[in-house]
Amino acid sequence: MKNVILFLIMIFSAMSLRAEYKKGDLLYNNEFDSKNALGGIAEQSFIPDEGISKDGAFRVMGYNGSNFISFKLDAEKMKGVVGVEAVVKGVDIKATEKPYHGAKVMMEIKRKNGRTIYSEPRTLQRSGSFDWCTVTMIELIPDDVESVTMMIGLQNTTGQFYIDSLKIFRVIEQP
Ligand SMILES: [Ca+2]
Repeated sequence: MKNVILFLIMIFSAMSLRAEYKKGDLLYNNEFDSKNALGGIAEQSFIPDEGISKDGAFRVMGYNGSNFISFKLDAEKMKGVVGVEAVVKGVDIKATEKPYHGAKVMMEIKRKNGRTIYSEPRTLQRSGSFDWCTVTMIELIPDDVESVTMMIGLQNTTGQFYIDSLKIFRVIEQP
């Protein structure tokens, strides 16, 4: 656990100017360990015995179009700076023409002023095959947030993309 926190502090430090951050309260935690993990959404994506600890994972199959598992988070609860940690795996994801297509763990933040922010982990590999790995991002959820939607899947490509767990933490700036 200590190593994970140190690792996160390093990542967050690198990503963010000079400030250091640490994990605060856990705001969202999903281990994708049953077909009902998203309350009935994407039940057919559940694969038992998958994931790092074989507790189950959700799988998205690419069909050249866009195929996402998408679900809303509690926007009120997310307000402020949050850190997202996703454990993912890719299998035979075809390289795409556009650099921003391919595997996605995306947070879509809609604001009351009509604007939309898309946040994605910088270290997520978009294509190819890669073993279970943790990708992280931090994002400021503005006060005028209207909705926060997680979109996990494949855009304009083929292959398989798995998610084993998704955690969202409050992020606290170190004085
Ligand atoms: Ca899991």
